[in-house]
Amino acid sequence: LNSKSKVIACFSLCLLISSCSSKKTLNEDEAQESFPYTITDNTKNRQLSAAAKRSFYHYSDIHPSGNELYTQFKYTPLKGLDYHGGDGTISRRDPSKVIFENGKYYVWYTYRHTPVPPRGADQSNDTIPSTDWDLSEIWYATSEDGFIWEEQGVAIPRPPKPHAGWRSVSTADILKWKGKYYLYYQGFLEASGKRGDYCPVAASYADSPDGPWTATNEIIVPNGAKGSWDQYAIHDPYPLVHNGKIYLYYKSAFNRPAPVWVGAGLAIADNPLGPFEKHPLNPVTTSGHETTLFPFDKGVAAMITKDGTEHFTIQYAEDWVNFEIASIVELMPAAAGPFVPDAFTDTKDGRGITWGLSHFVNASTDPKKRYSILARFDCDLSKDVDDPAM
Ligand code: AAL
Repeated sequence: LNSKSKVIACFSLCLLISSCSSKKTLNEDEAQESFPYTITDNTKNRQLSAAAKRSFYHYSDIHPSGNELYTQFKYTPLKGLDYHGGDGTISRRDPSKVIFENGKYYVWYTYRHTPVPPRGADQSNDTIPSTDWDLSEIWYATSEDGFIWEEQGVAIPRPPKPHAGWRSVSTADILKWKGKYYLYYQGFLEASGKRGDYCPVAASYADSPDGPWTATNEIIVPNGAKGSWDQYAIHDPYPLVHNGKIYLYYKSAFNRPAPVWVGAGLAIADNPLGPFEKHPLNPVTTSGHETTLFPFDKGVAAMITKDGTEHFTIQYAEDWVNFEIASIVELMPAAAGPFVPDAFTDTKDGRGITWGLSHFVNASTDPKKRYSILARFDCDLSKDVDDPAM
């Protein structure tokens, strides 16, 4: 048993005995009937406010200590990455999930090194970036312990015009499939912010995580048709393997450039380079920002970060499509790229995660100083993860 399990084991056992349905969502009558504490006749017969009613439906799910998908997060600075004195000319952000290969951890991320920090779309040109992820490349770093990282350099440079990504490549994530490696990333064809944060997803593949990477120079996950929820942007591609297929989750922003309404979509393929078929129920989540998911039990869990009505929750979908709120958390990692040992094993018994990398965006009110750093987060969303460093 890990330490959290020990602390809560007794409580969990009681909870298990008193309620064998920790994931069940109750209807109003069932909730009233099964609420195990003091519903006296008086309370039972009185009218309830909307909030009070709601509190019964998920009473066994949202109490932190009885829930494996509840955690707190701890953050640690990384060693080994240089930020040029924090002048905003170097930025690292949007880390991929972390994988363990060749005896070390690997991570890919958006790397911007420009003569000046971002200046907004109006002032951007061939060398001045519009946003923190404009005029960027995908770089990678390796580590033996997850704390000290050695930057290895560029993995995916910007391709020549007119290929997707000529303006910027950013926000990559990794897939290992049948002995080969695939990086999926945002391929910008215009400076972000010109009309919105518009881009499709491109991909490259390699025989080794150290590359060399071959760009397909094709759009792998295209934007949706005009009028569809994901017509403008496919962001944050995040592949996992499930049922012998590639399950690629992504974020889109429904009504950019107006107030942003975000959600995650799912696109499924038999082959890493597609074709990817978008799920008919998309969007499968209606909140969150970047995508962070991991196999858990039979299903998949998702960290739902800063945007939307269900932000700062961890959600669970046993069928990998229909997500329910499992827990409410705080101080969540932004753009988290967790170490997911079973991301590609097609597991039916997902183990969860205990750490990863995330980013922090410089909160300076001076946009000219805008840049981001990578940091490590630790958490306990696991069922005894097989982590080589522990
Ligand atoms: C991030 C991600 C995507 C967006 C931008 C860079 O947090 O959601 O990558 O395009 O912001």
